[in-house]
Amino acid sequence: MTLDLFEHLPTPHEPELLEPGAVVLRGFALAQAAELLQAVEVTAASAPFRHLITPGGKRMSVAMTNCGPLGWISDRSGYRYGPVDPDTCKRWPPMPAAFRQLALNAADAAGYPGFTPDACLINRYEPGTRLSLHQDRDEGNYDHPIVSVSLGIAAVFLWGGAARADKARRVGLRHGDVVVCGGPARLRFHGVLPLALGEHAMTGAVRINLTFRKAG
Ligand code: MD3
Ligand code: FE
Repeated sequence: MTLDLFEHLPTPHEPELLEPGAVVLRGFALAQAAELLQAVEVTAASAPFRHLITPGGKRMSVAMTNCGPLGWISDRSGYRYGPVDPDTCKRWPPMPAAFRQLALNAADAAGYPGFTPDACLINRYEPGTRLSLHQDRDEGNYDHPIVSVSLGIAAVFLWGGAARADKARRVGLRHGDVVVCGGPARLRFHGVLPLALGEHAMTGAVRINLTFRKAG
């Protein structure tokens, strides 16, 4: 028998359970980070980041774009997924193979095999950018998980409950971390605190978050 001095420490990719159905995979995307960020640049060259307007008329502080067959949009008439970028009147750029593969692998590691997203929402945060507590409920059904990949400067993620007023936990999300939310956790309220000043070697003063969804 070998003496394992580290048996009490989680292995690098051991899922950290937020609650049943929701896990954090620390550093899961680290090895692909450069390739993912390069693909974000390529995507944003054809579908530029923009600040969407909420149905209530407010400009979102997060800048967004999408890739894949469907993209998430918001305007005065509501929130929805659609195949066309309203800013360019073209289809959203294709989902890069590296995105698809990472989403599949992360969902698999979290216990959701065979995840084939048809939408990837790309969020860009700068210092001061926040995302208020919300549920993701514009997708066609809630049987599929959402896979989220954090890149660049760290953020404080808010993990709430089934109701908006439920007390939210704070969870630090760093470069390379992946969150997978599905099953009983799929409709949890969640958000992101205003991004602190920071600097990351690969992104500068920016945080990029990719969320993979099955929207159609
Ligand atoms: C929990 N994005 O794009 S990712 C979003 O960091 C969004 O940009 C945040 O919330 C961000 O909608 C958080 C983690 C996440 C994503 C989707 C979830 C957590 C989730 C869906 C259900 C429950
Ligand atoms: Fe969300």
